Amino acid sequence: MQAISGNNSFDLCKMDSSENYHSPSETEDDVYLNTQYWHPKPKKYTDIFVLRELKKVKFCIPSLGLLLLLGALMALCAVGILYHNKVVSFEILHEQSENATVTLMMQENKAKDKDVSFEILREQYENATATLMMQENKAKEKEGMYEALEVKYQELNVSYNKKEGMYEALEVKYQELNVSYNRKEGMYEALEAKYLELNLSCSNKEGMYEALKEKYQKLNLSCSINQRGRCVEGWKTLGLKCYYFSTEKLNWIRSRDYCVEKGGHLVIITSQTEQNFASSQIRETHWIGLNDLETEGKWMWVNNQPLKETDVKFWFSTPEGPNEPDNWKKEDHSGEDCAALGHEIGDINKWFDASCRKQKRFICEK
Ligand SMILES: [Ca+2]
Ligand SMILES: [Ca+2]
Repeated sequence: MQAISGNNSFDLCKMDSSENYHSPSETEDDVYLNTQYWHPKPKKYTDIFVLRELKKVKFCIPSLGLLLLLGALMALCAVGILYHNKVVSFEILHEQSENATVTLMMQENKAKDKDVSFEILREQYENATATLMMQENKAKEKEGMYEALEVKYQELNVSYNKKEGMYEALEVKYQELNVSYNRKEGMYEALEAKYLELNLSCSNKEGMYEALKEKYQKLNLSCSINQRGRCVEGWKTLGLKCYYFSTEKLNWIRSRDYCVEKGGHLVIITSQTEQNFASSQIRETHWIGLNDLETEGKWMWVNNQPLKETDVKFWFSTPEGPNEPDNWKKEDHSGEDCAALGHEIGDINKWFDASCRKQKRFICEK
């Protein structure tokens, strides 16, 4: 091997040796074959040869260094170019990365915007759903009300038809009544005419009655004179009647009962003569048989005859008032419902209404 490597270095420097140089087309075997036939040359010749080889080596070393330097430079250039390409690629990649990041951020922002839009849409959808449900509930309520109203309408319609029937029946009755009324109106007019005739006749009769009454009183007076002494003791006579003037004082009710017990009643004054007679016999107020106990203002005699019927009355009155009966309530809150001839401090010729609870003398008649 050493021989071969020695031969190699030898061969490399044999480029300018025309003597031992073998062409590049020669193989190792050829070289080996050549070396098999190699025989050391004489020493002199060898030194020269070494010197020559040394010269060649001196020449080869710088060449090799230069070649190595060139190779290194080329390698550096290649590395520089590669580095430059890498840097450029890196910048492009960096730029692309930045662009991608920007795009990604834009996409992200868009996605966020879309999320916000989605949330707004979802909220709007929920609101719309709630509104729709409310509307639906309201529609259901309205539907219920409508059905109830429809039922009421049907009922009213039935009621209206019934009422219409009743109205028609009433209208028929009204027509009948109208006819009856017209007939009755004719009868009423005929009766009114008859009433006027009777009223006229009655007025005539009344005149006759007054004349007869006057004649009767005259005859009564005459009779009373003739029958003097007819009444029992303690009673005074006027015409055919007897009168008792009490000395004791009672309230109106007890006075009335007292007279009944004596077989008479409280005096009923129906003429001026009777009034004059009664007032002429007394010096103070006396109960008479007149009262409005049952109905205020409706004066009745004790025989249940209304005062209006006799139409003979002698109530106290003055032009400036107050007039009797006045139903005065200052002494008795129930008012004044019994009549007396004369007043405690007033005219004994006139009638006054007084509280029935008062104690007074009284006049009986029988
Ligand atoms: Ca009264
Ligand atoms: Ca009075």
